[in-house]
Amino acid sequence: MNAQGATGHLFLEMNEGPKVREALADGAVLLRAFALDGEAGLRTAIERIGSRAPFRHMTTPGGYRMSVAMTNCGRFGWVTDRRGYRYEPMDPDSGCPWPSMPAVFLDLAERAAREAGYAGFVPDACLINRYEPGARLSLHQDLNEEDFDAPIVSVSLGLPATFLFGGEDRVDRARRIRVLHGDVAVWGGPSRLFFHGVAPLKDGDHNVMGRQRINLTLRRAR
Ligand code: MD6
Ligand code: FE
Repeated sequence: MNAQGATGHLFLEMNEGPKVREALADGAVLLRAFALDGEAGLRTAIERIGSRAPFRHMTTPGGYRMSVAMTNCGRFGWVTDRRGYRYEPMDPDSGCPWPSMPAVFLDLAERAAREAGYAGFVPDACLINRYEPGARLSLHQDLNEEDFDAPIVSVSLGLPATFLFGGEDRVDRARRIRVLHGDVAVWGGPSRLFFHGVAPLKDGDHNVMGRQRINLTLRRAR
């Protein structure tokens, strides 16, 4: 059976059955349904983080309000405002350190990275993105980390989304990849700096997450 048949992605847009790996590019791999075991623990942890460091719509350096709402956990959090994009040890809204990285995030990130060929991944930052219907993320590169040797582990939860995956130049044609609840992308090596984004989220009602998509991106910031 092929990958889509085995997991029902094509027809049901639900994750079930065996784990399947898809190459996205040299160094980037999509681990279908890798986070399904233990996803309830991830949701509990996200709720705790959101109660201490609420999701907020940050402002780009150019002055635009982002449609994606964000928060962070771990030693460093990714922020943007009129002064630029950067990692900060404190939540600028509260002046307090970001909530600690839950053990279930660390464990998932380490296992997914190892599965993708990046053993020994220890993230110190997790950006949590919340998409409501219509929210999108325009094509960008992840450039604010100090060490591009570490991969990024990206976990999709909730409504299906279309991940846009381009190349090393902004104008490179982007592939469109459907990402579903429980899918994990691991991204590093030769494709670490490739352009990518998320198409406007289609409305829907996910059985455990409701009308939203949440994405965790676990990084090594410093
Ligand atoms: C998202 N993800 O999926 C946004 N960046 O909501 C990212 O921007 C991203 O998924 C680097 C590596 C993997 C990602
Ligand atoms: Fe990114």
